[in-house]
Amino acid sequence: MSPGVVEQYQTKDFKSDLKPIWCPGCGDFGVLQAMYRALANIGRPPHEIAFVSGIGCSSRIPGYTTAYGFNSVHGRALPIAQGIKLANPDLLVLVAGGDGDGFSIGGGHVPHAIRRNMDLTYVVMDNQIYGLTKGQLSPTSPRGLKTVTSELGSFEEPVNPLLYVLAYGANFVAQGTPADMTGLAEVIEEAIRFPGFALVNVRSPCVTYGEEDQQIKAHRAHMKPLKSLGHNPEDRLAAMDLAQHYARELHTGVFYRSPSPPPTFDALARERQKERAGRGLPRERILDMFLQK
Ligand SMILES: Cc1ncc(C[n+]2csc(CCOP(=O)(O)OP(=O)(O)O)c2C)c(N)n1
Ligand code: SF4
Repeated sequence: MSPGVVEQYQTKDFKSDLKPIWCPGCGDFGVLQAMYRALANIGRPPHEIAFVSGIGCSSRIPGYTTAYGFNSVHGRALPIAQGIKLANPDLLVLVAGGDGDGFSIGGGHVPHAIRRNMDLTYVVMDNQIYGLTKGQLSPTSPRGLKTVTSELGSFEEPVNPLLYVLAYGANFVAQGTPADMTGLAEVIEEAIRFPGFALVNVRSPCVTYGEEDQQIKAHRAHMKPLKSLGHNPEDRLAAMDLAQHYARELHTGVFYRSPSPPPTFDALARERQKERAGRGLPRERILDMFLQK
């Protein structure tokens, strides 16, 4: 519980009646628990929250919460979430999905969501594999990984999601693992509280198709909390320096948090809307705000 926040909600208030159908032991169970904890601490009621996902095992997550949920189209969670936020800026909008969803088919949306800078929290469950479709290579799969689609091992370098979003200018970037539930819930809560686009990359193990060294036990043994390294999260270049080691190291915590977050797109849009209303202009459709006449 953050200081000054009245304890109004408990984790059970965010838990839907739907029983998760993930494989027993899947890391996404831990991400869901961390999400419940973070939301209980945030203290907003479920009807003020919209949870948008793409398609994948991880994208099932909105259905397991009592928030409004939109299990959308593979790779398209970000544009849909931005539309929801623009239409109703008062909603707390969360976005979730897998590494395939976010960095492969949906990869083109990430830089634009970052530069548009809406107040969204994007949680990627990065298991370095396509789980739902039975274990093919994903964009973050390590070089040499043998899967059903790469019998000789992957020939490609993995995408580095941390470096990629930092280089595109994301103002809040963190990483977590369900091997450290407290740390994971904390970074998700911090991302939600951050005013602007915030990304949490969660190394969420796929127990069915993932590698041995990407499982909870290995995470516990190897994770390196950034706090223990004395990292300054307000230093983007230092964050990028650490992020370079994504494929070899498991750094957890906040890589970068802008000390002076710029105004969000949704806040600017709201101001513009008020200005128009003040000039006595009609406000029938939200898209009117963007008509240049
Ligand atoms: C347009 C489109 N292309 C491909 C698919 C098939 N598909 C569904 S989920 C998925 C990848 C899932 O991997 P990821 O996003 O990493 O999520 P995970 O299942 O590992 O959580 C693919 C290729 C689809 N549903 N829609
Ligand atoms: S296939 Fe992997 S990612 Fe999907 S539910 Fe099973 S363990 Fe989780």
